[in-house]
Amino acid sequence: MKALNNGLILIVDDNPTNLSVLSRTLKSAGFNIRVAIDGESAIELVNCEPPDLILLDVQMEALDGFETCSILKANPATQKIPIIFITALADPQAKIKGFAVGAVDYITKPFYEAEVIARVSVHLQLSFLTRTVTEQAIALQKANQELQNLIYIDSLTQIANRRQFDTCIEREWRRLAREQAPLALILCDVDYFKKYNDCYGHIAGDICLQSIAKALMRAVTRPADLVARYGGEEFGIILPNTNTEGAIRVAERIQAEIEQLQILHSQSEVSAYVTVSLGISSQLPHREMSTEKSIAAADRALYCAKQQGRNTYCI
Ligand code: GH3
Ligand code: MG
Ligand code: MG
Ligand code: MG
Repeated sequence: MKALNNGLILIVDDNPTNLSVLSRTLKSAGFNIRVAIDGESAIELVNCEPPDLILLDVQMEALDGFETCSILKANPATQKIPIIFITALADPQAKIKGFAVGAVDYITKPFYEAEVIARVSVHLQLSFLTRTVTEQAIALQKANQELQNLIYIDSLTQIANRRQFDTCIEREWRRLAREQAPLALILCDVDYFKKYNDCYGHIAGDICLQSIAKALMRAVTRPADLVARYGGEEFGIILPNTNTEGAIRVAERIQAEIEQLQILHSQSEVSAYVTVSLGISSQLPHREMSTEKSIAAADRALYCAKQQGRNTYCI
């Protein structure tokens, strides 16, 4: 943590006497000082060595203090640096303009040295606290996101896990019951996957599941659709506002995506490559009926696809 009393202050003033008095004053209070005699060189200095605070004169040749302040406030890299105007312009309109262009404070000349030190110290402290709070908020947000990932994302495939599937289907079921719109469900199970593991090893099996998860993600199109790892080598796809015809189209896209993977499976009894069987159900949700009925219907359809020889879908 940076000690506040040796913060870096940039003093900008076109009057050399003002510069030296302010420099001496702030140096004696323990601050590190940089100086600039006009707006252009101040901006250059700020860009190569960002100070913790800027004391800025208003009346200067070429770029005046208000313009210099506006430029620094328009740049995301420099906009958070607190700026205090220090000027002979004492009328209320000038003060109001100073705050309007983004200053945190306004000191009029002639100034009291102790007051300048007091104001600089307060604003450095405030800016430091703001930065700390912002950093903590960002860290908290990141930790929260990581926690959400742990709770709702499957670590092997990086898609939704069973918990997210359960949460999503309950929420969509209630929503679509109010909307009186259908909800479709596809259960997808890898064919002869035990044999795949036995033949190619468990690590190859894991990689195969990762490829299948990506293929399933490519097969769904709507933002509200959810692809989840439902169990070991079984995936569940929730398709809100989708009727049976719509779900069949998704199932056919799934089959096409899996076929394109061309993952060799010498032990499969239906193909030279890895295939999946799919069970489809589409229902009009109503509050008296539970989601379990819908899942059971998709499960029965999946069993039917297996019975029919695998690498197919049933409704
Ligand atoms: P079917 O065509 O009838 O679905 O046959 P199957 O062999 O796929 O079905 P079964 O349920 O007998 O076997 C599923 C296999 O999936 C067994 C298990 O070892 C494997 N499996 C489940 N989860 C994972 C995993 O995370 N990684 C790997 N590599 N294999 C897994
Ligand atoms: Mg001046
Ligand atoms: Mg299975
Ligand atoms: Mg299987």
